Amino acid sequence: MNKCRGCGASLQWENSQKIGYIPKEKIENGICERCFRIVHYNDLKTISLNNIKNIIDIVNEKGSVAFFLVDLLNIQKDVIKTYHSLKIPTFLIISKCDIIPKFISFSRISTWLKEEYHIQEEVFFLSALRNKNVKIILRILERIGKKEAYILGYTNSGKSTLFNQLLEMSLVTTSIVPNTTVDFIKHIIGDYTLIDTPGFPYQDVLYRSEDISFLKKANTKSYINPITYQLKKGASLILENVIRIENKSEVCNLTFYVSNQLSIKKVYEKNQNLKDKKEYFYTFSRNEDLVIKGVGFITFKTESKVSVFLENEKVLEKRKSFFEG
Ligand SMILES: Nc1nc2c(ncn2[C@@H]2O[C@H](COP(=O)(O)OP(=O)(O)OP(=O)(O)O)[C@@H](O)[C@H]2O)c(=O)[nH]1
Ligand SMILES: [Mg+2]
Repeated sequence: MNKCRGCGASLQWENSQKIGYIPKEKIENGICERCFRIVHYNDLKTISLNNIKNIIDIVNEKGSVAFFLVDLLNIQKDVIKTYHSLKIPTFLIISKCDIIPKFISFSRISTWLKEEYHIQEEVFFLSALRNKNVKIILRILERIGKKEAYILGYTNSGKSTLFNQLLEMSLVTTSIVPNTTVDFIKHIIGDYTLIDTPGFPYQDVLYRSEDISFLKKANTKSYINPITYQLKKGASLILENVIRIENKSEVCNLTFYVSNQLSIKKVYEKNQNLKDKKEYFYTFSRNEDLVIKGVGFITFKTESKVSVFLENEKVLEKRKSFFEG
């Protein structure tokens, strides 16, 4: 059975509701209906995958080298744990480096990854969208004398976009919805064989994966302009109407590192929006982050006590910021 060149699904014409569907007369096109619709009509639908947990096992068993992509906004414990679960030599790549604010040096990020997430190995940076440093993958393979590698990462980390850039054509389907790639796809690039893989699914994120409008806003295509706020006691910030952060200390200075397309509103006590959600108390030292999984993080610039109102606390994680404490 042929595979879809866009997403790797086995092509089939029996069931239009299942992955890999293509009308029988179009089978020669080699691209499934879902990919065709994403590419030509930007028709984005979220699908869920259940074979994902095998990826690590397959790669550990069959692979000799892997590259693991993650962008700055999605660095968090679960992601790094997955990276550490790879038993073959794996290179950590910070993808989408075009979104990193210019004043944050890559070396500062590397040092912080070493201290906060125990990444001992050298870390590499690239932007597939802006075609920056994408050939690093081939240079590393040349340096270590390997010919084949898996490209891994959580969904939306930019794996397939990297393939299109290395292939110098738009062959593979890319999109802002999770699970665009559904199976392994092998590509020959010069002397090397690189394998695109389905992204690992996030367990807990702030958005619902069907919320296309949220995904569009959160997946920024441009550089993040961090926004700093000063909150007096009792004042709150509301992000996209899903999370509210209320200051309980005298004063709180905090900087948002999230896509600038997401809305952040400052409100005061008489606005009760989101106060019906669960309330979680957090205390921050200077230069600690609150990670909001799926969207980015907030750096607290002052010692602060805050209440966070949201649906599910699992989307939150506290850590040391990459600014020196
Ligand atoms: N700003 C920025 N966006 C990027 C970059 N690379 C990819 N993207 C965007 O990120 C989104 C996801 O990209 P994909 O290449 O489909 O990600 P993936 O890792 O293959 O995702 P799955 O197939 O779901 O695992 C798309 O909207 C891309 O345009 C990059 O270097 N910079
Ligand atoms: Mg993909």
